[in-house]
Amino acid sequence: MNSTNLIQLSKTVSHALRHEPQSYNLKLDNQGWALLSDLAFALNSKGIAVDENVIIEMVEQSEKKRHQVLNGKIRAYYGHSVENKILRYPVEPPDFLYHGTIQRNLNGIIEKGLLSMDRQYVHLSLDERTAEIVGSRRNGKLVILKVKAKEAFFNHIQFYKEENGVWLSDPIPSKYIVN
Ligand code: HQG
Repeated sequence: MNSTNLIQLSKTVSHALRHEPQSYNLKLDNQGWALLSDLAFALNSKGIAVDENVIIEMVEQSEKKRHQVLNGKIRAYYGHSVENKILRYPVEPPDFLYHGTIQRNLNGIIEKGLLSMDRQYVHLSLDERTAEIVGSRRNGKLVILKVKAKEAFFNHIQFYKEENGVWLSDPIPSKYIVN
């Protein structure tokens, strides 16, 4: 499959595993896993002619690690908006994590803190460069926020580590954002 089609496939798979498994007749377990064979079947039913190997190729070729394949199952690492919260194990974060956003969101963030919005968790980045890439997905003036993650953690805010410098967290009050 060519790279444009692999990117489109990645987006469709993310849609299925993060947001709307029911429209693909998939049932996620509490860690977000679905059967790879069920996903391949669902995609084919929607006219996307792929077998399990093509899905695996997409996961392996992807620049950013978005999906994990293991023992005939597949899951999205992060980004979920499905109703049932994905079970995660909290870990102690580094002193600081970063969040890339745009100027337009700043007042809301200062007022209400960093919220998960449509997703299950707030998404943070291990370094500023990654946060820049996240923030640059949107149109507007890029803003990189520095979060006092360790301090928040010691004040009972949970953090979760994913692949590729992606960190997730519970909502973060604005007092933990460095001025
Ligand atoms: C903003 C992509 C107003 C927040 C990325 C962000 C990431 C507030 C937006 C992953 C707010 C939510 C997640 C508040 C937060 N008031 N705005 N109180 N609190 N916001 O997409 O972090 O390529 O849900 O700043 O690369 O942008 O899809 O989160 O702008 O890793 O794999 O509300 O998705 O990964 O947007 O991105 P999102 P995000 P993939």
